[in-house]
Amino acid sequence: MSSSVDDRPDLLRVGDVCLSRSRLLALATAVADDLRGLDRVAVVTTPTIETVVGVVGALLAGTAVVPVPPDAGPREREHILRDSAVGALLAPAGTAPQDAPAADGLPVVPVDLRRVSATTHPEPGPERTALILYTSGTTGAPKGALLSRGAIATCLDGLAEAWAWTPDDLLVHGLPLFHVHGLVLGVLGPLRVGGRLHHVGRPQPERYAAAGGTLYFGVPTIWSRIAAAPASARALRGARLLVSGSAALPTTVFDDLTGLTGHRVVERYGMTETLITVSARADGPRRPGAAGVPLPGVRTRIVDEQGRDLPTDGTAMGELLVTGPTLFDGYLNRPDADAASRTADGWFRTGDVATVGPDGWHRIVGRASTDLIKSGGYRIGAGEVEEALLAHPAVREAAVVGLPHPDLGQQVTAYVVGDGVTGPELVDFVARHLSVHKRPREVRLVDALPRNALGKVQKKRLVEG
Ligand code: MLC
Ligand code: AMP
Repeated sequence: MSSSVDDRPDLLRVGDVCLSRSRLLALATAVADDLRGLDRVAVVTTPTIETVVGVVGALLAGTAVVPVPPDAGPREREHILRDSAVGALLAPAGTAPQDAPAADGLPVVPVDLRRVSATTHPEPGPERTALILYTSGTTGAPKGALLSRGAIATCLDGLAEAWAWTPDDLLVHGLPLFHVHGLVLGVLGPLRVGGRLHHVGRPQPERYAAAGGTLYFGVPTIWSRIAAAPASARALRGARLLVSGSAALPTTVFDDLTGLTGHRVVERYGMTETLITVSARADGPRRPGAAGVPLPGVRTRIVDEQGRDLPTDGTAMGELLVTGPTLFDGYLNRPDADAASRTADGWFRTGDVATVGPDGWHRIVGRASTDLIKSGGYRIGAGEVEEALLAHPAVREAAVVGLPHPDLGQQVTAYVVGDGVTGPELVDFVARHLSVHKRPREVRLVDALPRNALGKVQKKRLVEG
């Protein structure tokens, strides 16, 4: 990278705060000095420059980062902090204890934008854990997925190649910083490539429009809102690449965006546990309703319920299995879940149902389980929301499903048997105990849940109405 590129004062912009690369390095090194020797640290991931400095500081020190959603309620936060056994919490300097709600008695390491250091920290090996990302399963509390530095670097290099992502790019997005999309692709991506980043805080269409980026990231809900705001959409005509991921992009949104922006959106597919595995390419075709071809080093298969390979003829549908250098190293403290997530020969079971064409193009057609919901691009486990509802004294039974929703893809919907409690009370109850995005958008109070002869709730009947 040329020094003129290095010196750009706005290499990194989060909200209204800008940093150059050298300033980021100096600030992050001061954080790394404080963290040296610490195995894991939690970061409350508000969309601020302090979060980025804190994460980069931990990576320099070789300390694994455990992102905590900024709106996580006590139930979710306590689980993440206890399960990950972090040794400290990174918080912006000057945060009063009562304003660092995730501290919970942990030592707080300040991220101070006035403190710099020039210490040289030895580069940790590629096998070291960089991030522990908490992600929902079908039941129980979220599991911590261990992501190595090597997996992240390989994924980002593959994406840079596929999307022709260079130091000349200005990436714009407003994604949350506690998941793969916003944090790995959206923050570590531009830092690895050497390109600029502008995080706009909230992903509102007018903010995307005003940012003048070359490369834009969004989940389908964001793209659908942009397509519904034609003036903002037209402002993206000057961009180089629009990229969608984290859930299926509806073909209507793809077509509307093509008309308004002149761009055929690049779709890509991934998971917390595998990072990004399949994508359309900058120099190749983009197909509505299809996620693309495997990224460098990634291999995929589709299998039937007995685990037998299915033909890649574009019509046979089966569970997608993936393997390759971008896979995670397992779930923290969960050997049972680890074993269940892989085949005997080491392929990761995505739980997604897909077709693969003779040309290698993948279509993700749905999920094998109704208990994993994708709403606004967030993965939400039905079991975790049900447990939160059942913790309410007036709730006797609860079943949570994802119903089709025009804006969110799926809407978290709870069927509840309760005693004198209202739907809005229960929505607020869940929003207070878990992250706000896990709250049901609708609660249907019913006299009984449909059950089969063995007493198991028949969720398919709830989904089909
Ligand atoms: C409403 N609100 C409440 C509330 N009702 N708050 C508390 N209690 C209640 N009962 C408030 C919220 O606080 C918030 O306020 C506002 O309502 C909006 O809430 P929301 O649910 O966040 O907004 P929504 O419009 O639904 O969000 C849409 C969205 C969001 C697209 C912006 O879903 C989003 O950011 N999605 C990205 C998910 C993502 O990054 N996934 C990647 C996973 S990685 P306020 O004031 O804050 O607005 C992955 C791998 C891969 O999947 O392939 O990428
Ligand atoms: P998460 O663990 O939050 O990373 O969510 C991963 C899940 O998001 C996958 O298992 C898919 O169900 C879904 N997903 C991600 N990208 C796409 C895509 N392009 N099309 C369809 N589903 C997607």
